[in-house]
Amino acid sequence: MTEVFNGQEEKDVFLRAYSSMILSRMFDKKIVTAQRQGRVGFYTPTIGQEATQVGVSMALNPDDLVYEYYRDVPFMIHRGVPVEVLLDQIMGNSEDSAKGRQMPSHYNAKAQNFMSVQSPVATNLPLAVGAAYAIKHRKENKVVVTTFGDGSTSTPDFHAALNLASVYDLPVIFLCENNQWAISLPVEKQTKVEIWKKAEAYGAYGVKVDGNDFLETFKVAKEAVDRARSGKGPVLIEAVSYRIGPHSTSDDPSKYRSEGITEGSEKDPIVIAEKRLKDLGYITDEIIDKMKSEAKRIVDQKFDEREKIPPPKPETMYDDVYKEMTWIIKEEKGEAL
Ligand SMILES: Cc1ncc(C[n+]2csc(CCOP(=O)(O)OP(=O)(O)O)c2C)c(N)n1
Ligand SMILES: [Mg+2]
Repeated sequence: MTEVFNGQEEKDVFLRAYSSMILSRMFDKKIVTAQRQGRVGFYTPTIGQEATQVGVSMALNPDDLVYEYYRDVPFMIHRGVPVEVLLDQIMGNSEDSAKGRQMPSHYNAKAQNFMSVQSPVATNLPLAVGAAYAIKHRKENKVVVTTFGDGSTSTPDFHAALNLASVYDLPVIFLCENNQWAISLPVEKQTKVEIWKKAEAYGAYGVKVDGNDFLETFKVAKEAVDRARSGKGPVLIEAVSYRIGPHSTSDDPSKYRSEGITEGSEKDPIVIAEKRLKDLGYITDEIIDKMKSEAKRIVDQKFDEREKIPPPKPETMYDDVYKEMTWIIKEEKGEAL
């Protein structure tokens, strides 16, 4: 990595990446438990995809744009989205920027350039291409990253977006987070061809990476981002990981699969990161334990704090439909209250 960083800088960057992965993992555990306790309605766990997302995030500039999907908590945490923002969205409380109107796990974070998550899969891809078109037109030095799962590559939007981005040589990184499952459908039943190879059909550059390893992912993402930023067109990255948890808190994967990668096993992205950092001499078991308990403390404390925030007032549902409230809405609001 010396070609990218040196000395202390590299150590700091790598430890920050690890710290984001740990915080995301603790966050995940907390929300899944809270959902089981009836304190949260729904959640899409990210366990197993931390290295993919943090590795790509490390390669970006703060003003690059991200059109993310519903499973990108580690990405958001690493780019500096406060845990409070994620909790407010999941809880749908009155501090939530979408005023509790979105389904949980449908985040946005304007300050860190994360757009709003949409439920229909891959609909974020054409939007990312549109944004990249504007960036190119304005001659800005930004790239756009859009994320999606393996299953999402079977949608028309995936193909239309990749084609258009390539035709115009747009600065887009298509990050396919191949966690090997689309709810209950395994990737080998989803497609006969490896996902990264689909780039070639559109004249884009495709690359596959071990998405369980944050350093490998970072290396590949850095090259991809440099390439896109220099005007050479879009890159499709297939980052292969494993969805360790259920699709969502409404799903029971034991009904359709036997265990693949399990938490704490040698392919768990956090275990791999710890090994990598220990080999580099950047971390010890003692530091790991301290970082984990600190991350847990932060998540527990913030959760309790945000849980006390009241839900949005019902009358706020009439706001934001139009810039100026129309007479019909005013009348309806008056009758309802
Ligand atoms: C266009 C569309 N079709 C179907 C669905 C229902 N659905 C929600 S998530 C999902 C699976 C997506 O799998 P994948 O793209 O691999 O992402 P993952 O959830 O594994 O991260 C499906 C089919 C949807 N939301 N949108
Ligand atoms: Mg998937």
